[in-house]
Amino acid sequence: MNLKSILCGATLILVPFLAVAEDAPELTGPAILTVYGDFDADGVEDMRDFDLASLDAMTQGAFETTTIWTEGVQSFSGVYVNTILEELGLTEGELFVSAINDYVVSMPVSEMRPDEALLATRRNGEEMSIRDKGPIWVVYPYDSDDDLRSEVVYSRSVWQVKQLRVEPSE
Ligand SMILES: Nc1nc2c(c(=O)[nH]1)N[C@H]1C(S)=C(S)[C@@H](COP(=O)(O)O)O[C@H]1N2
Ligand SMILES: [Mo]
Repeated sequence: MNLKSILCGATLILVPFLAVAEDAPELTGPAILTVYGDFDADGVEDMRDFDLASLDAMTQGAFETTTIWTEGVQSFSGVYVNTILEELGLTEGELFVSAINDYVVSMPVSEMRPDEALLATRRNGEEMSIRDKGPIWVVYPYDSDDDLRSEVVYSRSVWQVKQLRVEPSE
């Protein structure tokens, strides 16, 4: 038995119910987002950490809109929630978005429209500090549709996001 097989065995014993995706690229900065879900539909929950560089390396989304929390038209950019879910193979279930302050809100994955919920990593081209609702703020293009200016969508506009988790629907 070599060292590697001992370590792998130890890892399997210690984390039998959580598989860390092996194809995840190594992070170069601090993890700012952790995503949990059954990426490969094998009944075991997987997890992946993202740092800012790994989010920046994904397909970027951007739009301009006003928000009820800011003054004037803002430009937001980042990664659409759907892009992350698709990348990880999370196509159904209930999505829980949680924040640094432990605010959490859930929504069915089936309600997630393309080009709507954006995990914004920049506001007006700048990274956002925690005090400024960062480092990740879920924003919607509120100006583009009356339906997006609703209490439900506001409640899903989580700032200081740290975690996404997809669980099977009840
Ligand atoms: N991180 C975080 N995001 C959050 C909340 C929260 O408490 N913490 N409240 C949500 C809810 S329920 C709504 S309606 C809006 C509230 O925004 P307001 O506090 O500016 O009214 O933000 C949403 N995003
Ligand atoms: Mo709310």
